[in-house]
Amino acid sequence: MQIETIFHQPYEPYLYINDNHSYVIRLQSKKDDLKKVQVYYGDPFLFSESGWKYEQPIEMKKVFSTKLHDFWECLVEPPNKRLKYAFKVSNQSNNLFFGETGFCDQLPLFDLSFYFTKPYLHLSDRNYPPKWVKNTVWYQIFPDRFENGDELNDPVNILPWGLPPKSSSFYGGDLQGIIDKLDYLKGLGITGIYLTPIFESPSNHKYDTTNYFRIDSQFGDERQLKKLIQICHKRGIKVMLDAVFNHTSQYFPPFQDVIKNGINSVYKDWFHIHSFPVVSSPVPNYETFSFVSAMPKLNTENKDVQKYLLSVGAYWLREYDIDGWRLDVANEINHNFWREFRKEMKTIKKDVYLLGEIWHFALPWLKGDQFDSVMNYPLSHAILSFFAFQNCNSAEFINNINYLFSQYTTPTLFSLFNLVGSHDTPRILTQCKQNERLVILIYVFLFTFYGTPCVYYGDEIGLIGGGDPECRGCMSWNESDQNKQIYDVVKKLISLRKNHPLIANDGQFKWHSFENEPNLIIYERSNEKEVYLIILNRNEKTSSIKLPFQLLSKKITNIWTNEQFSAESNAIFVDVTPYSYLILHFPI
Ligand code: ARE
Ligand code: CA
Repeated sequence: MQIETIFHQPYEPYLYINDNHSYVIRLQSKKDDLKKVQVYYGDPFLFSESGWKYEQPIEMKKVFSTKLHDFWECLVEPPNKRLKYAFKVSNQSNNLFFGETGFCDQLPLFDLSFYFTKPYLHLSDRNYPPKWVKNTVWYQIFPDRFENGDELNDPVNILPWGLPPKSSSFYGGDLQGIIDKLDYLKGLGITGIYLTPIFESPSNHKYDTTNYFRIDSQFGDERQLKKLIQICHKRGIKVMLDAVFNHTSQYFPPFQDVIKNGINSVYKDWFHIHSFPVVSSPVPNYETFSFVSAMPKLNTENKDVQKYLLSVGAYWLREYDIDGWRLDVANEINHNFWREFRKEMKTIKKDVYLLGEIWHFALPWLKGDQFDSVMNYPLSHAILSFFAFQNCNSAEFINNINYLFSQYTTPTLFSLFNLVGSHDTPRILTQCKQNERLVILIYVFLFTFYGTPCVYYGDEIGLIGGGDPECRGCMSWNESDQNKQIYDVVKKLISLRKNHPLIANDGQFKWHSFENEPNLIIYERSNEKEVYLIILNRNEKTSSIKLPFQLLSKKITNIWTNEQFSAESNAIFVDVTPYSYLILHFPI
């Protein structure tokens, strides 16, 4: 037994609150090293003459594995919400107990300092995203490029709609355009809109804010935003705005004041200025987003800055009833600011959604005191690598997804913002080298996985484009230019996800591996009564697969085509043709 590889801590993701009475406990061990793991647990204060009175031990289940590790889980109900526990880990020949202070042969029954401790279960300590989030399907809009609904507000020198975008191009898209296209969005079936920034700013992307309290006149005005939100709410669509708090525009008045008044400016501590006077070239003497001198970094540890940004967050929430904030460059802002931000926002609107833009694993922000969710770029990397770039086989893909599982608690996975492209990445069809069948497989995976999927505007109709700025082309409203195949699949998946909650967040997720099938993935979404079996083939070869269930005389429905058949034997084979996908449903 390689005890140095056995790992647990009484914190997320190794221990997390399940409900008012129970925790999920997770243990990590070297792959294939342990045969059995049990949890010995009890109330920390319950003793008899023979020592600590613990409960009947619980056997843990191996729930998933990565290349290197096995992960074991079980549910534990502490008798009085208080918990001390240790693990009994076994291989063929050895049994050991594992607790906070290490390993031992016998459970100590008088000195309990050996055990892991979870002093008391407080439900309010868990990350509890708003209920509506886990059923939401998002649609991301880059407003300048979606639809021009009002030519009177167009900036000067806009380009004709549809010409390839450059970093400095403007096209005249606006809020009225989004209002005009709500029927289209409703028809697609999405239930949440995420708008990249709409506040006053000189650029087309508006990540360099000059006034946080004004809608940029290029996009319309406050009345139009109100109208957009009201109509969306009537139609069951949530609206999330983008807040850029890490940095401002160089033209943000407080920064201009520092340029003008130097060390005497009342705003001198609002930024990270290294010396005076402020210069932006050849190298800025202040901190910036990345190395962009036009985006000075705000000092979010400064109390006045905090107060100011909290008032921005509160204003749009209170006055406009927005449903969420997507928080730009969230990982470069101090945790304590986000803690304040969360408290303030949730006080104003209890079920507001807070989404951090973080590209890496982000559990420290998802413990219930900061964000409800983050943009799940690690998922998108795994998906692209398997389906689009095909530089990993199915075993490696499974490993990558299981690694993602290991980084988060399961309930956290339900609200992660899952995307396969954004205004910062090449478009999905371009990533797939224009193979629309791969794009379709990717969407089938995204919509039958945990989390909340997001469609980046235009991806559903097959827009193409490389990295920023090419991925920000104008939406194409001319039906003859739209890819009908992708659109129909996305629309159908959105409706399947609504009508079959087990394929969304309600079903358990389980892989079925097939040796020698590096191009296929097969997984189930299920509960105790029914199974959805999903089979995806990323390749040009047809494979014949024996379904991994005893199915004799069971009714099987292909929920994509609605075809039904009864299994006449226990061994059912299906042909998985090139680039095909199957979603089969049957009772257990
Ligand atoms: C502009 C030009 C670009 C040029 C760049 C550099 O358009 O062509 O390369 O300047 O000079 C906004 C605009 C961009 C603009 C940028 C700077 O939308 O068009 O680029 O401002 O003016 C990292 C951050 C992440 C960030 C991405 C872009 O961690 O927060 O980089 N994303 C947000 C927004 C962006 C926005 C900004 C931040 C700034 O979503 O749209 O840009 O407000 C890895 C790393 C990630 C890294 C990611 C992408 O995977 O792990 O940390 O994200 O790559 O680089
Ligand atoms: Ca316009």
